[in-house]
Amino acid sequence: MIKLLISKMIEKHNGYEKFDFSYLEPARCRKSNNKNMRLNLFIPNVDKKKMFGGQTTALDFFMQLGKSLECDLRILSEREVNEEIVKQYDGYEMTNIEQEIEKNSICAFGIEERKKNRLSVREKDYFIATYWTTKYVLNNVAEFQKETFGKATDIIYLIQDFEPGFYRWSSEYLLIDSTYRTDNTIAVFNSSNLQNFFMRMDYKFSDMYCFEPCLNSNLREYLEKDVIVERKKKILVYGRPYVGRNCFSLLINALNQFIEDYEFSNEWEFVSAGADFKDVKLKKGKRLVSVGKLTLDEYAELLSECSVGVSLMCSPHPSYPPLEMAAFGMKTVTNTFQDKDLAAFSDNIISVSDVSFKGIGKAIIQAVEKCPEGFINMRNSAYVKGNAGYSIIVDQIKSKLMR
Ligand code: TRH
Repeated sequence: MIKLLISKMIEKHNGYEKFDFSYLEPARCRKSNNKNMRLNLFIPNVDKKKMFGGQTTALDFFMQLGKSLECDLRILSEREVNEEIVKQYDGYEMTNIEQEIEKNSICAFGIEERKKNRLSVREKDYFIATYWTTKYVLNNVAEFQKETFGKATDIIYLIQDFEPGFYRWSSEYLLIDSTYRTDNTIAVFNSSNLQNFFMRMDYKFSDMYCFEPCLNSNLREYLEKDVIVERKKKILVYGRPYVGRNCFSLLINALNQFIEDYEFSNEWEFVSAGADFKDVKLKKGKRLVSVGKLTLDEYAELLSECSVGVSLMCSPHPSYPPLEMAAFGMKTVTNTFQDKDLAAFSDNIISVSDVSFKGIGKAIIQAVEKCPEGFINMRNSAYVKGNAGYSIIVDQIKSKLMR
């Protein structure tokens, strides 16, 4: 059986065998004589309709840095690009990676394109990698620039999580780790929690910047309207069964623990947003109703009418949902992780260090019992008010690149 499995994963080449890592197919490059500066974003997906928190942040960061640099812009996507998707981007045109055009461009840069075509590279091309595979693929661009122009530009690596943690200890773990150990890399961390974690792991970068998460602008607009909605006895959970770091199994068992241990639990309803799955039957006839991934407006409405939130994250990054739940005034249960502790973010957060079924269940009881104290939204906090952290580092990176 194991023999069969391995033989399926191994590719036969002329006279040798190797494992299929085609998604890491390196970028092949060709020289461009264009002297203008260009900022490139390499991102797994460009379709805004399919973006979650991390990709939206990457795009926003790129747009702000690009605006500040006043240079040409190019977006490279690991997944499909088509005319419909490109319409989502004002002033951009779809091109091939070999082409040079006057306008800002969006190109597919997946496995097939990398095999078929060579990426046009300028002397003053700067790249932002946004996920470990994008960094891995771009690694040899700097070498090409050195050979062709005598000098390479630094790669900006937007690090939004400790990605080896998405896998077990394995080949992938080490391959991702290798992306944090290359020269000429400027690390930009999403949150100081994450940066501190990397520092404790002793990674070294040629330069480092960090910004704190801020509230998504659609959610901010909703919050600023100050819509008064009556809070219901509803517990909203961030439920993503297929994303390990959101700890779905722990979450479900903790809900059962709460139902078991809290004398008035029959008065409460349970709803899950974030991903589609079949409703889960809980203890005492209760159900966790899944509403799937909502639009941001629908999500804002739910955040306004639920009283308690539970959002778990096994990672040094805070993740967005617990911050959003707290910003909308919900009593929010989340876990600590090593030195991550979101208690200081808001009084609405109940930060649990005993991350067991019992520990989380107990915190949910505390949360429901705190509800009569009232619901305070954080509309005036720095997190809601905007992107100050962002703007500061954009200016700092600009002066570094212009030097
Ligand atoms: O992109 P994500 O998977 O988040 C990532 C990870 O947490 C990651 O490890 C970290 O690197 C990075 O963010 C910074 O998804 P995330 O952040 O969990 O997505 C939350 C966003 O999705 C949130 O800002 C609002 C939006 N959202 C919806 O649009 N609809 C919904 O129903 C829900 C629940 C959220």
